[in-house]
Amino acid sequence: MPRLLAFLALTFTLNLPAATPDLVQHAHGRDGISLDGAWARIIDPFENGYYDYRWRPKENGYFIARKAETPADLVEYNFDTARKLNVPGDWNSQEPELFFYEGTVWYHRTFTLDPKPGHRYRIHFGAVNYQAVVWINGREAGRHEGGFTPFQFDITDLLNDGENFVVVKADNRRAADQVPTVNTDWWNYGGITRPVRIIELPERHVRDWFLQYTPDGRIEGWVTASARGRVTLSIPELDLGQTVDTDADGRAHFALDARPQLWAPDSPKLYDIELSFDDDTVRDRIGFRTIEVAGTEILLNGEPVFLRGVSLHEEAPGGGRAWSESHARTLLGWARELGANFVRLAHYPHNETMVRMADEMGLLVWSEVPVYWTIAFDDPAVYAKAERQLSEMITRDRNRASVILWSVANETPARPARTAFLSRLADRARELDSTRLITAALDTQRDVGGARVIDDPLAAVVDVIGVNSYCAWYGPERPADCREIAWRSPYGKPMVMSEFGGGALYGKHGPADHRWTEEYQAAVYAANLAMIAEIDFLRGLTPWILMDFRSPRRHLTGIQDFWNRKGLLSENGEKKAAWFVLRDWYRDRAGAAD
Ligand code: GCB
Repeated sequence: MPRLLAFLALTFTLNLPAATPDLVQHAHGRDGISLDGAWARIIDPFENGYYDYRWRPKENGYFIARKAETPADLVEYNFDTARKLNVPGDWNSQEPELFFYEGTVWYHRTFTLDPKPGHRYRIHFGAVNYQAVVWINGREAGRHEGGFTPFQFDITDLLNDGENFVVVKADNRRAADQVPTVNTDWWNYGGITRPVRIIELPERHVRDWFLQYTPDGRIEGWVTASARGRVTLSIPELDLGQTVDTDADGRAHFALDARPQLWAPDSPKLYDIELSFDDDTVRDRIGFRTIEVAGTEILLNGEPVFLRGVSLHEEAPGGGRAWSESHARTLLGWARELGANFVRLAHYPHNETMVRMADEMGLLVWSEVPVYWTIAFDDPAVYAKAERQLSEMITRDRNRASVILWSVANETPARPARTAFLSRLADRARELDSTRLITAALDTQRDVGGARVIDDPLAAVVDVIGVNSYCAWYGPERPADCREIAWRSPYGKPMVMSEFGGGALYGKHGPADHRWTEEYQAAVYAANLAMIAEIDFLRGLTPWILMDFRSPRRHLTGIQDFWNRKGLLSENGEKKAAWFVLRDWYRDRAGAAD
């Protein structure tokens, strides 16, 4: 039996942040029904299902899923006879004619549900890229913008007894005022790319929680419930528990003295936790660890750690968005095989399964929002979109021990508007989660008297400086030149070399100074590794990238064919020569400060 203590803790380092997204935590750990499977789809590039010929929104758009009742009726669409798409799954890799498609696709499916009195029902989407409008039984449930984060709508009042239908309008058109903006180096996979679920909650339920281990040896956190009442936390394996009273807004804090076995890459210990509030009981598995910076060191559980990492996109072997447990196991398994203890999940929040799998497998995680390159930093509406995605990412993943770094941006131009935007975003990240480190990948360096100096006002804002630098690939240098470059930083902070690398077509061999050969890529790796080994404030690296990935910017016929070839693995998981260079380097590093 857990020891149940009811007391008011006096000091809290974890404050409950204001205005968090409307998300019930751990949707996949709740009662409910899955809506994964085949959905009917209508491709609608002109948005005929939404607008009339005067471009006014239709009252009876495709969301009412009308059916012709007599042969005389004119209805120019029919979900019953439409082709199907698998959900979850991007549309681009499911039908050849959708490969390059950017626009609206309507999704439709039916489901059976008998709502129980005194319960709430929420529809949960892991992600829809990029805009989603959701209707239940012809009535709008809500809309969401942002392609990589979860959202939920309360649909209790829209449900029928028995037969129901849901329609989703998914639109992945790019626009200058989006996050990311029109220009990216990855495929704009559209559609319902992650699982969909209807969750069932008792009227009085637990909504959200945040539990962390603090450097002074306590498990601290907070819980929110739907109302005033009493919440009990228990961690049976530690024989620990606490009962707290929530306030009128349903909020309460926890603080327990605890000596758990700490989570670390070589001992990824997770504990079952349970939270109950009246008739609602929810369970999660949480690891406890600390992460801090001390000077130029990164401390995991109080000890210096060196981050042997690799960057990856959320792309499945062979192409297409990754979403499943088996995708996560394959991708993270390769990272492990490489000798990594760290992954950079670039350039947007990956699916929840990836992060939970990283918890299980013992991989530290850098998680990022798609504030990429030149988004519209001067536009307050764009800031709001970025902040929303950041909040949704942190809300979903803040109980994952694997996540140590929230990244607010990648390769953004060092202009005042951008620095103000990203400083504000970093402040918000700290307000939402004061326990993790903030980073950003910077490409702003300058050469001063033979040294390469990190020079960016954002470096003063972050806790860990990410540096992207493509010595011997994009720059004028040859591999031998990289070894001569000495890095300097005026900031006195840890640095992670968040990108370096070069492209090679798997199986293409030739002289080491010929582009696209495995030999050239291996030489780029050897030279960059020699260079970065000399950086005394370097605390990790995430070379670009684990596996070749789809990119609309890569046109070289016979070599690229719409693949970015900087993978250590081909898109089918075949190992290139550079893989072994990095694997051997990691073998040598393992054990050194880790
Ligand atoms: C970068 C970007 C990354 C690209 C990569 C490349 O600097 O951060 O998104 O894919 O370079 O391959 O050029």
